[in-house]
Amino acid sequence: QTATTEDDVLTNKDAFEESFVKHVETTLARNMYNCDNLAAYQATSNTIRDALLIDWANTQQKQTIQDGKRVYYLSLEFLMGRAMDNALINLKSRDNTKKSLTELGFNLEDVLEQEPDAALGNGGLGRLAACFVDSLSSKNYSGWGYGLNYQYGIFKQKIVDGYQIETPDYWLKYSNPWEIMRSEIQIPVDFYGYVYEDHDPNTGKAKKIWAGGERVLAVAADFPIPGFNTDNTNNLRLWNAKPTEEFDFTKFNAGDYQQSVGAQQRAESITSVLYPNDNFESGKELRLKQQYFWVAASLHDIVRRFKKNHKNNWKKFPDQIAIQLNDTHPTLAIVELQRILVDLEDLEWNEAWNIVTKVFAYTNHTVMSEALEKWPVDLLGRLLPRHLEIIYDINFFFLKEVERKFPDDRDLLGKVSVIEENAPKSVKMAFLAIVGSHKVNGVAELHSELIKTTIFKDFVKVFGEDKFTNVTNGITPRRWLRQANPELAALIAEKLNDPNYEYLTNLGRLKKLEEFVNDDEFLKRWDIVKFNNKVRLAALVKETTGVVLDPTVLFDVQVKRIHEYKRQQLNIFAVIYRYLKIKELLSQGVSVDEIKEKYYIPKASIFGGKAAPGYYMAKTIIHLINKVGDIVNNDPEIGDLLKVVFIPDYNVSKAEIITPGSDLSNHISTAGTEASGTSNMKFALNGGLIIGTVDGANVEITREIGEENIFLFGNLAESVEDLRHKHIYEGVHIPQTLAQVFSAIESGIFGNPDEYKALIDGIKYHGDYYLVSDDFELFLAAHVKLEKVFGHHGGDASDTDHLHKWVKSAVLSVANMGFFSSDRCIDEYAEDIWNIEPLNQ
Ligand code: DL6
Repeated sequence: QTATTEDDVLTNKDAFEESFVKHVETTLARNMYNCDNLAAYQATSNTIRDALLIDWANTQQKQTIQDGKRVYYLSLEFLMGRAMDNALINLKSRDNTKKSLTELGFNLEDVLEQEPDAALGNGGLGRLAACFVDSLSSKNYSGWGYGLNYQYGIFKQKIVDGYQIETPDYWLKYSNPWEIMRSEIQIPVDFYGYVYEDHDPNTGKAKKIWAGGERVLAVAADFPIPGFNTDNTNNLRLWNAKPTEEFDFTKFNAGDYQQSVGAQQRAESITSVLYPNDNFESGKELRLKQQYFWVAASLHDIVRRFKKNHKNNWKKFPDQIAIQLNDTHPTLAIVELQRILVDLEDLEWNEAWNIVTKVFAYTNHTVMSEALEKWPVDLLGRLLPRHLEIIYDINFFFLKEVERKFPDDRDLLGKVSVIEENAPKSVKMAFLAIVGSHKVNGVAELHSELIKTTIFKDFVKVFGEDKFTNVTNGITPRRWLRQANPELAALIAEKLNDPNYEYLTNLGRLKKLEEFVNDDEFLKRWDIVKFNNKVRLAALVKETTGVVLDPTVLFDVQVKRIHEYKRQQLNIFAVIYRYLKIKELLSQGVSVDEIKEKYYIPKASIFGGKAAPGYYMAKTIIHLINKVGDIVNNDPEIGDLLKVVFIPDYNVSKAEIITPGSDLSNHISTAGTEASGTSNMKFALNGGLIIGTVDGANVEITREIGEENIFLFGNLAESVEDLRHKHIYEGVHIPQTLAQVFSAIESGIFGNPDEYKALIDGIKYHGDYYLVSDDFELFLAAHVKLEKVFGHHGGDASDTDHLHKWVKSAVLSVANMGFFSSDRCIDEYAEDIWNIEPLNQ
């Protein structure tokens, strides 16, 4: 049998093998005798890509012919992780590929391991964008992502002597088989220069001309995004910055060799590196350059595509196009579209503005002031002089309207102005995004309420409640269940009688699992799957830290970016407290068995996450966790009662192993600070229970799965302000338990106490902004409660108590997690914000 169509490679072994060999010999210029796992990965991905490109081309054609409304998701981050396994699952080609590779002498798992993570994001915001493009394809929408093709993704983290060390992530070391370079799609983007006024020779009308100073080319690289159970394959277009002229010959000939390549280097630096900050704004010129480069290229591409079908029929533009701004990073797109319409297409200001505000919608992901973008007027005006003028005009017309509506409220103008008059005078990007959008959404109910009552409350007054809405985040079950947890996904498919895994695009069907919660045989099978996943996680821990974990103990996990508001410090302080108590009991002659029976069940505390390179406090927390691990893990008295590990370089691929292997995960931010969180959803969907504060999406998870299946603790968002106030005016009360922890740290058992001084002083003497002192004992109490439910399990599947309490809760959680599919989010955006319909297939 020979390959007839490209699609055959997905389902036919011979076709796959034929294509594989062809790619080894022609694409890679090797032969089958020196084909290692890396070459096998490249040949496999090229083979699968060929099939994907057929669907991709058909989809583009279908979208053009149907000519419906399209959505564009603008995100500076797409934290995609690996592409191949996901493509195999979505294309239903995993079995065929596995069998074919085995015949060729390879193991699919080893081959998959060769792929570097596409780590073009920091954390939640970027991973959300990756889930959204998966759902856009899977739900048959016409929706593209636009971002930047960073040469270096988020840095790689090493732990050396307990400290975080950053090394560059050059993920494109071997060419990226999933990327289709579109060298023919080149869009010039200008920076700097000056603005002058001219007159239209035909109409005599005054016209602003921006004479750009520096020109850079945006060159497209496309990544096909396959949907699950559908041929719909959307596009993720990431831009590369290239010089307009590679090389300055005059300078070269004059002997100035270094300068002769200067322009090239300056241009390419725009898409070199991802800024490694999560929930923090750095305000660097290069960052602003990245933002404008990306939105200018994307908008010109969008406008060009629109004009192909609709010429200058601008009235149709909002009927054909919706653009979602993922946070404020792409806010300049609003200004750029206004510039295109007014300066280049000669529309009247109001007509243009009316179009602009119908097209854009803005998602806010944080209420924390340090993450809200502001750009100094000086910098913006120098880099983008015409855009600054337009921003001033937008603000002027907006404030005029506010004044007309609220003539007696003079303070209001200052409160809602897009320009902050303080030194340095700056542009508030969130305000500009609100003014230029027709909808603003938060990412979980609590967060969406909070933005209306805090940072954006004056805009609610101006625009009314209806402009502000909520779309609670979600995750794609294709990656976060089927791919990360194949055994659980298969067990569920069996119980739902769904051999084609259709529940993965109808996640509400999980509800049927409730029928089996009293079936001990089922609960045992479920528990065995969890155990197997814990074994897999223990292997990762051993490989990356050298520490051996007993997979029968409670795996208590906190993996996410390291940030004071996420409170890894609260967790590690509680671990220290546990260690001190165990030592005390041992010194009183209490046996290890008795401790396990009566006081503390054996557990492993597993941490992971990156700290922004300049974030001292976060790095201190990492250091403390590692030092506690060194002491506890090497204490011969402790044995399996307690282990503490920090998995280095947490990323999407590691999350796919860690998430299914957790019994318990921590989502313990200070109430009101975590906008949503999405890892909470991933853990719950994988049969892990949650310990969490009443924050972000924990609130809705509780509502869906039932409060008896989650361990909530801590002060509520409405008390936070009062507590902070009290800390400042009455001092911070450190409970006895926490004081013991601080004394232990200060005694030097975890190394030089000076290293932790800022961390402890921040709580004791500087107002404890994140309320660690207020929530510490509540956290300990929640642990006592949950450990009773877990029981002294010891990996004994006949421990029916564990089955009937813990495992049953886990099943009930999974059964009720359907709401958190990113498919549901995309449907909500489509209906309430974008006004788009799925394509006819
Ligand atoms: O909405 C996605 C994600 C939320 O789940 C997290 O709670 C939130 O912290 C995160 N925000 C960011 C940075 N925001 N800014 N700027 O990643 O968004």
